Amino acid sequence: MPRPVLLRPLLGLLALGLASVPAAADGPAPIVAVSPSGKACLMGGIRDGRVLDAATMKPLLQGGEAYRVLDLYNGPVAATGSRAVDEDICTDVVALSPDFDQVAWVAIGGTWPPVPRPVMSQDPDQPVYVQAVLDWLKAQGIPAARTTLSQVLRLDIEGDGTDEVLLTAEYYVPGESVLGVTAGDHAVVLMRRIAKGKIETVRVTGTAHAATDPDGLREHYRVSALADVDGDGVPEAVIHSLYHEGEGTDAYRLNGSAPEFIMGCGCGL
Ligand SMILES: [Ca+2]
Ligand SMILES: [Ca+2]
Repeated sequence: MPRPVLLRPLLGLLALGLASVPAAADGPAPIVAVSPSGKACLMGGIRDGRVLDAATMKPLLQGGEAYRVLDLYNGPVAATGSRAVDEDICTDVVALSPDFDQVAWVAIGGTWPPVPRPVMSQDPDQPVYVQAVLDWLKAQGIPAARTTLSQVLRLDIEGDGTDEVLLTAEYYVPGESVLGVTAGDHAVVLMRRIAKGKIETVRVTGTAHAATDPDGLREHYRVSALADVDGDGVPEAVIHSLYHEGEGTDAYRLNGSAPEFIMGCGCGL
């Protein structure tokens, strides 16, 4: 899989230097998502280890907040952010300097290490993982005959010595419309892990369609970062989603009994 490498953020890195990222002004650490459209939106904030939603965080932004910007392969790159404003169909838009476009990034305020664990990107064509997705779909009563994996990401989420694996999988019966799904169509991010001595597969996010629906939305997902969003030393999954006339980014904790949404933002109709 090609690795996204951007010149502009790297130039920004050179310009700003990474030796020491200044702490955000006293107050909660904001978290911002940068989407492929180039828009960045406020996901929320972290205060004393607790999550603040975007509505709570928004009035606390002064402008000039320091961020560490990264994706799965690049960064952290130092950046500075503006206050959040509403623009047209996009709410809570933050301007970052330097700006980031073309791929999905996450911008993390605060001063904690943003990537506490190494992440390995593996061959997405491995039959064991394709079968794992098909088995998971079957267990949901979804009659999928095929799937295509775009990401196989291995890391030890909570640091217990056993790796977990995130799988991004999708299949839609080919069609010309962005609307309309056929039974078996799906776009999901799943996690494989060992729990109580057994391998299990759980859904992080996404939709799998048990029935044909002419109005069903075709969504697309991509894990854009595995980074410590809330500062507890454990990485979360930051997942970008794209659908008809909209997109979003959500962060999920992965170390609980089930993946848990903690914050997100989006732009669309
Ligand atoms: Ca683990
Ligand atoms: Ca964390």
